[in-house]
Amino acid sequence: MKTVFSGIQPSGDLHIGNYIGAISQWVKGQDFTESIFCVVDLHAITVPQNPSAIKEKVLEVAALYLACGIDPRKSKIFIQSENPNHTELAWILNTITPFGQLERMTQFKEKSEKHEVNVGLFDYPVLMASDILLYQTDEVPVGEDQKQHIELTRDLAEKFNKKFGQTFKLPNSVIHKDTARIMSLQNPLSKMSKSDNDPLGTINLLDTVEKIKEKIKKAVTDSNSSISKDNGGEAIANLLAIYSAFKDQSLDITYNELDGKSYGEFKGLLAELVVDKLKEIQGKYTQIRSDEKYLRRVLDEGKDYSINKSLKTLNKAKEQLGLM
Ligand code: ATP
Ligand code: LTN
Repeated sequence: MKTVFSGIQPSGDLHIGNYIGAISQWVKGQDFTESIFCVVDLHAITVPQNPSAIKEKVLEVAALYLACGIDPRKSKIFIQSENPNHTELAWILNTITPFGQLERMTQFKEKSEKHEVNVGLFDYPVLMASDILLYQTDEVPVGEDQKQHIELTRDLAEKFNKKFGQTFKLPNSVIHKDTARIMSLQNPLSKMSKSDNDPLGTINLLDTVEKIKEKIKKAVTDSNSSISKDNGGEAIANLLAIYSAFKDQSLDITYNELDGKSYGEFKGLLAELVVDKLKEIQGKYTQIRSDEKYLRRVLDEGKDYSINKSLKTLNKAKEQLGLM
């Protein structure tokens, strides 16, 4: 059985880009893989976080994983900072990571324009490599923006294996082209993101019905007035990608279904679809989040499982290095 590992930072409100690009892919795979999903809080603190808010965010993200369909009988969910093996392997991997390769990471370059640069932000991809390699992971389902980090992970695994002997499995990213990069509803050239300053650009999983409707109504389109496969711009293509993802159908089928419909009518259909799905997720979320004992039990099970499994790889890596 293949091992799947992925994670999301509790660094803000989860949005439909996170759902479409990552969580919904995880849900689809959990029936036939060993699936492990992490709330990567140590990654989140590489940019300033409010200590009193992050605890709540971590539980919110874990509860959202469950509400979106991650089933704790099939998958493991745990909090990164509750398993110290991640930071220990990251230190070891640091010693074989070329400085220049980290300087070339796009996410680092983008984030260092917005935040004061700290060493943790620079080292972020090495901790991510450690997350993945500790579980002998086969597949990492993520959005397009994480591809470069997974390539680095493979490079580090290959380098370590060559230098010290076979230790890590080389992981593959799993990125679906139609859903890997959902764009802002206000700017189709910019990725929908937790840290976007324009609140109208991002639909959050916990947004109210009114907000969802307003954001879709105000989403930018183009100078055409109806849907056509041949002449729609990026903004309408993005809305159609969201529609396809929520309907779980291909873009081709969506174009056939909606060909000739006015943008106004399409936006109404899209709003209905997104509202229905998010209402379902929010209902489950409220139930799960109000039962903290249950949530803690799921996270404790995930913690024990992750510590046990990752320790095998960490010990192997230390042995190869000649460490005690
Ligand atoms: P931040 O703005 O804090 O960097 P983010 O919104 O980019 O956050 P991450 O926590 O970095 O979200 O991403 C979690 C997962 O969601 C990753 O697999 C990432 O590739 C995916 N993802 C994030 N944004 C999108 C998007 N707009 N479209 C598709 N997938 C996305
Ligand atoms: N960097 C990722 C989050 C992340 C991750 C991982 C994703 C941290 N560790 C391991 C997949 C596998 C991001 O989405 N920003």
